[in-house]
Amino acid sequence: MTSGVVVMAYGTPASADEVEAYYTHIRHGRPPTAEQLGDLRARYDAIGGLSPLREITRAQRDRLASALGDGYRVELGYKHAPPFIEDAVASLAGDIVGLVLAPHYSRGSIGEYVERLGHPTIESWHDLPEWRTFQAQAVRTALKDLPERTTVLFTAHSLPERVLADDRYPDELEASATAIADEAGLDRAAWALAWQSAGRTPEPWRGPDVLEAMAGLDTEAVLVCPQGFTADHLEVLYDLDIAAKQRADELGIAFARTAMVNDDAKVLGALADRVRTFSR
Ligand code: FEC
Repeated sequence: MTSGVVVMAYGTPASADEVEAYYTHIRHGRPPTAEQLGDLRARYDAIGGLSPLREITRAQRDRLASALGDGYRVELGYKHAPPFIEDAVASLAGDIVGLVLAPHYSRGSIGEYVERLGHPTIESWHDLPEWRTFQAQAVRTALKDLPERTTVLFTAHSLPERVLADDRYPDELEASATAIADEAGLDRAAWALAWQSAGRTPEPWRGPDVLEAMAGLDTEAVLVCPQGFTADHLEVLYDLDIAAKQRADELGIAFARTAMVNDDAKVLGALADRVRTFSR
């Protein structure tokens, strides 16, 4: 019998016309103001019009499907854009398991995917050795072109403090950053954790934000490793490659960012093995 796998990701607008509906969905049905919408459109324009996230998640899905082989049907389901998680579930029959293309669990992030899927889901996978090795190699590769005195900042999407009370997200982020730093051979003084992409809402979000963290460092360069994400998308291409790079220029320090996993065959192959074990 065929097992169904729903590969879940954040989602991105398929065209410029869909940006407003997408933003409204992220805001739980409250339409953004003209200013908020204009600001988001400007960020997409700055990275070339739209985000490459749609193509990348398709490529990630294809890698997983070919690694899983016969016996599995693998469908994409997005949190905030069609095809939604619920559409993917409706297209599958029989047993279904879920996988989110983000490595760390938070009730306010993966927990929402799990609840909407309504089927057993791998809650986090940052302990996957192939993922850790990919990140450590990405750090080492990027450091080759940077000065001796470089600080590595491991970042993930911020969440509101309210959501993080009694949540394992910060611990998982610290555990994986420690493991990557150890494998990359970094001194403890050469790296730190930071947060990024906090939402534009009035409540307090977990910090320090990467832009603030950079300003407080006594260093010649910053290398950001966005360990909380798997793909090149808006939060990486704008918040890091444009906004954080600009902050580094203002501070007079060098800046670089590690390569993303995207559809890396080794990492996606190892994730497929985890799906296979989980679905047994
Ligand atoms: O490339 C793209 O087009 C999409 C990039 C994208 C990713 C992503 C990942 C995460 N988010 C997480 C949490 C929140 C919370 C809010 C929120 C808001 C936005 C907005 C945009 C956006 N997010 Fe996102 N996120 C991406 C894009 N995110 C655009 C709306 C404008 C803004 O605030 O910048 C606040 C919602 C609210 O108003 O209540 C919370 C988390 C992740 C990482 C895990 C995952 O990938 O699911 C957590 C990619």
